[in-house]
Amino acid sequence: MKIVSAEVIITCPGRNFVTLKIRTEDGVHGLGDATLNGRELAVASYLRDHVCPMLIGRDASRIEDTWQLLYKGAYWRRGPVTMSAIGAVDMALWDILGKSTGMPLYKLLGGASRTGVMVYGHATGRDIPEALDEFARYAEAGYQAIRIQSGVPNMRSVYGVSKGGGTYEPATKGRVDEQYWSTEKYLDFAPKLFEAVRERFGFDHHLLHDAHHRLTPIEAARLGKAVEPYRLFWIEDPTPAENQAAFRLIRQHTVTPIAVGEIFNSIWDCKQLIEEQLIDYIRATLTHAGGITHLKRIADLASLYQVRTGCHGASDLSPVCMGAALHFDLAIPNFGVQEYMGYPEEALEVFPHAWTKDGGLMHPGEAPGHGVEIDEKLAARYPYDPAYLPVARLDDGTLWNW
Ligand code: CS2
Ligand code: MG
Repeated sequence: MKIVSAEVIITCPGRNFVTLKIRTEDGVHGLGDATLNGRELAVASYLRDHVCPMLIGRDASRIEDTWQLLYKGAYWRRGPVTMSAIGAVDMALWDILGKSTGMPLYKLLGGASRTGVMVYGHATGRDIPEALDEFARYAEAGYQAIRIQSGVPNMRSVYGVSKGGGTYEPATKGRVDEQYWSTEKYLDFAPKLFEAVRERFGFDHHLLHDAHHRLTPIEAARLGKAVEPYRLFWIEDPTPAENQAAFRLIRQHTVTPIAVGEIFNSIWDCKQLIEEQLIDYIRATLTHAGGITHLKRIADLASLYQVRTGCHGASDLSPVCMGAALHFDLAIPNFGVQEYMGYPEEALEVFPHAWTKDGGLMHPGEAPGHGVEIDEKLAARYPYDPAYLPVARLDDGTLWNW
């Protein structure tokens, strides 16, 4: 199965996506997602200029050896750009293996460990009533797990709330938005949001929330403790995780479960968090954490410490990543939940897919490989449109964690 071509396709059906397409001499092709929100061209160049030429002539079935070559061979290991490029190659090679054997990816990973994949959606609102109404829509649609985010009174910006309906997209076209954050106002408000959810909807739904790296460890501990009566499924990214030991401080004070990892790109980013059981869910993704080959290693390490997966699935991970993730989620033993924010209609048209969705439950389908394709003609109608993630500042202008 010699590789004869490896090309990068950049398209912007509602938002930018970077897709790697690898083709073998037998005419089998595989796709991998290489999208890194706000830094798409960096990964595209890393692939086009440095990786794709190395792939030509290689045996597509040597997935592990290719992973090791791209990881160790770069010398400059790890990092979101490198690991997203490796992730895209790895996803494409597993896709080719599935197509050449006629096997859906989940069967190559050991077969189904569950009947379907529980996904969570995003209930957002500018205030509590609006967020609760959105929560009701997800509950009526049959979701068991729902994330809730709301505007905070007297805060100049809101996090995680879609601007004027449609799927939430944090990147802004052509500029870096400056948003403002006040931890004091947030900590005072957040417990009221969860209390309102439990009062109106009871405890039948898994309730998730994203603090998006904005608290210090002791502030995260204070929040976790304050919301224990509302039994959250998890608080996500409570504090920046470069210092993995910081989570010991949170763990000392609260039993509210913690999810971290959407910005991780290797097992080294989470080894201590997992081994010391400082987290309950690991959110690393196939795209940003080196593909199926590496994320399987992370999930296997996590399973030794009863840590489950909760893969990031924002709309800036392409449908190719989502398709592959659903296979991964169906197969691994320590699956927790999969984020699914949904996609703009035009994105789903550019990326035909085999997955099915019934309320809050998804299935990757039985198509060989990961089951997601790209309509290249349609993709060409949506040229790259530069867009960047915001930054956050405190009221006094201090640059903070967005
Ligand atoms: C968020 C993301 O979905 C999440 O949990 O953290 O929306 C994140 O902000 C974006 O993926 C960044 O591109
Ligand atoms: Mg998040």
